[in-house]
Amino acid sequence: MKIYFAGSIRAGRSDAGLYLQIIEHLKKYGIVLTEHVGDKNLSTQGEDGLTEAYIHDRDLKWVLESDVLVAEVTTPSLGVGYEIGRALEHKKKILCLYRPQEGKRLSAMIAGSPEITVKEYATVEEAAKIIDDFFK
Ligand code: 6IA
Repeated sequence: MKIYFAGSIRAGRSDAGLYLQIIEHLKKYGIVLTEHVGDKNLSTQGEDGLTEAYIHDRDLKWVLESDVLVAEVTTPSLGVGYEIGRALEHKKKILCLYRPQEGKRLSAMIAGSPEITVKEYATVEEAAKIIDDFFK
């Protein structure tokens, strides 16, 4: 099983530690192609020396190769939204994890899509349980 994990990079790295914990849990179910998304040393400036086109083409290839896309969507990210759209276009199974925030709401284009499973959570333990149920 190949899993594409999507999480904010340029849109903000405040949840990077959480991404890492989710990625560690996802590894129970297969290969996570995008472990770098949970790398706390990856800043919003990201991976040095890679061109934008290289990153786009590599990541899109991984999206197409993957069986499942799991996205943490609490920090709204253009890149994550794009990856979700491309994965959906290719009929991938998609799970979005969202932590409800005071005064904010998840985009209707994600929350309202019948092909996307959106689950709300508060703790890493809850996220792990949601992932377990999704992969069952
Ligand atoms: O718009 P964002 O940067 O927040 O988009 C984040 C999403 O796009 C993640 O799920 C990644 O899969 C993908 N992505 C965006 N930038 C990169 C990147 N490095 N390396 C890998 N995946 C990326 C470079 C980023 C840059 C800051 C130099």
